[in-house]
Amino acid sequence: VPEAPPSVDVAHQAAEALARATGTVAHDVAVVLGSGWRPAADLLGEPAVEVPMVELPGFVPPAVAGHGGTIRSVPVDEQQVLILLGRTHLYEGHGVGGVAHGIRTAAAAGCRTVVLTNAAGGIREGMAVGDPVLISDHLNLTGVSSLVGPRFTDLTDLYSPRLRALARQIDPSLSEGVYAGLRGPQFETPAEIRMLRGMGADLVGMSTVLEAIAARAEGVEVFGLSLVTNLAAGMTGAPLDHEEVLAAGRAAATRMGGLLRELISRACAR
Ligand code: 6GU
Repeated sequence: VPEAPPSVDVAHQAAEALARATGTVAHDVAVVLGSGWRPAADLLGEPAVEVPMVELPGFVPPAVAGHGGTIRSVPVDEQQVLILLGRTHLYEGHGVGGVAHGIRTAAAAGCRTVVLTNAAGGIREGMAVGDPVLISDHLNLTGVSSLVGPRFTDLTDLYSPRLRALARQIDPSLSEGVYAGLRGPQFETPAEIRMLRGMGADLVGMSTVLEAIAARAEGVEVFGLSLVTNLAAGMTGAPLDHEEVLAAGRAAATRMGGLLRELISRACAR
């Protein structure tokens, strides 16, 4: 039986419960961690408390191994950071409300910036497993929208040029790319990857785009960072494997954690 999608009201209840559980009423930045990103989270600092998402109103249990399902509250320099270890994907069947709930909760908890990380397939020639890529823009190919409230929201510069410039100042070797967000849960066929490349996609995955739209609707600044965990179908001849995705995350964790920490501590002036 499909559950009723969590509403913006429920996000406020979740933020209140989170404030009680963490003892912190106001948070500044939220970081959503994708598959395999958990090791990078530990480099942001030891959490005083870690709250299971299922204890908060509106959150649903995660479906996939490697998607943790807890929320940490960690100070990083002057910023109080909410780390969401785990996210709800559209393919889990809880609707766009389920996908957007973590973002709406973070906004209700005071966050004005959200960092969306993910594990992505590399589509552009020259990309390699383990490459971090700044998301410069997206193709929402899920067929649905996470907007509530006013329609026709502008998505120009959805992925903050200010934060992208800051990230490239920290690590000048970072490249940028367009992320295609699909519903999944199957990986794409080689023909679909050729189509996506022709449409201007550099990266492909099953998350991020609906969260970014929900964040924009809340007036929250968005930063997106993909970790290329595998090359997309048809590029290497090898079949795709979820374990490969997790292993690439573990291997890149130190670099990613350092970048996130530096970005968060320098992102405050706005
Ligand atoms: Cl190749 N496709 C999709 N849809 N998601 C992914 C991926 C590929 N690699 C990691 N996540």
